[in-house]
Amino acid sequence: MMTTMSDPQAIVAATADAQLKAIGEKILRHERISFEDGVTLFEKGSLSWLGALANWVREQKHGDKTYFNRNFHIEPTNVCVFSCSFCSYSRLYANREEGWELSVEQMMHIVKSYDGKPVTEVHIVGGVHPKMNFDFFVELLKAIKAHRPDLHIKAFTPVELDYMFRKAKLSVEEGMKLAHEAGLDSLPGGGAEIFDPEIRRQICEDKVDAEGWLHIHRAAHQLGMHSNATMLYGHIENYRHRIDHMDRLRRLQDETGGFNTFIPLKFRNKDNEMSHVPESSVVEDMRMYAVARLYLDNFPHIKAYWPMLGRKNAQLTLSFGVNDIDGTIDDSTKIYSMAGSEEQSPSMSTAQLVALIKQVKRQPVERGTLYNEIRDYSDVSLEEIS
Ligand code: V47
Ligand code: SF4
Repeated sequence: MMTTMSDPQAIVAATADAQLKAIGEKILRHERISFEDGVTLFEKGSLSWLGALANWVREQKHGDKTYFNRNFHIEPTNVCVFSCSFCSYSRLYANREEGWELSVEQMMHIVKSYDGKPVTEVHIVGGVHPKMNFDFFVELLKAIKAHRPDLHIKAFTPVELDYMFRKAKLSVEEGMKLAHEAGLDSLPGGGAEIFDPEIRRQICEDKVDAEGWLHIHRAAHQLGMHSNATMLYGHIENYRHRIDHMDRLRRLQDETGGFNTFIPLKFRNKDNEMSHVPESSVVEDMRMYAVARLYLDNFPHIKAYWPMLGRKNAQLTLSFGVNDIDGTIDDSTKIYSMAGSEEQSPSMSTAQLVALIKQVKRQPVERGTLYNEIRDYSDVSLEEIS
């Protein structure tokens, strides 16, 4: 049973604003909305109007299906040569006593600890350590594949890849090909932040820029790999910056079709150089998810990453355009708890995830990284879930 009003015209008509009505009509006709339309949605759309429309789009694409994934994270190091001002996680190379760095052997120990467990993906992202070079990561990829060939490896942001390719004197295309051959299956969405150069200069001046980020994802897509995209929102950017960011992604997606999912990441302000910047409200978060669903017409999925947003708010996004709720099952990621997320130990069992989705009358479906459906949990009782 779908939860939207059956008459989409009634959703659009629920605003008195002529501009919004015209945008809503376009969306109902499956017509693409413009850059200015996107800005207008942010500036004028009420939470209820945006939410109802985004929910209609979500249900057109996926019905009530809400995907989750069984995965685990490995963070090779929190030492980082960069100094993004929103980051609560990295420790500069000079302060080594506060950092960790894992060897290939230690990371394989983590991989092996999941032997016999029904995980389908490993997500590997960390800081940019000057000594962890391309060959080190090729060795890691090969070791994981040799041990467990069916485990999908989603790893490394363009920030890490750009650095390791440059140090190895490889072009992006050469580097991506070698990494893919060594076992890299897809790319996660991190490192995108906000593409606008002026905002980037203020929050993450020294790492790969928008063109570099998009170049690396394009190269992955050209090899037939898929990837995700993120946007760090709710800090010093404005609505035009957010639309500009999504517009660049929409254009690359038109070109390659390689993106699976878009993940808005709410800025968290604990223990970083931007702690004076207040965090966005829950209303603003839900508006962000809804506008993302409406603007990114060529992205199949919108994901709420619950370790960052908190599980209750992630549950709420399922009524605002989101159809994927990730699914880390283990306390293996530190980046969000260190930045102030209420999720201090981000582990959720499959039964808890399924219950969270069912509570809002959606249909829980376990997926693989590429959205192949593994199991529909609609008729599975919580007691039966392992
Ligand atoms: O790029 C860092 C973000 C990202 C903060 O593709 C912060 O499935 C908020 O991209 N407040 C890395 N965000 C994580 C990431 C990701 C996570 C889960 C799934 C996937 C996927 C991708 O974390 C960074 C940055 O934007 N981040 N610090 C902070 N204080
Ligand atoms: Fe390094 Fe990533 Fe933190 Fe930036 S966000 S300082 S690149 S770990």
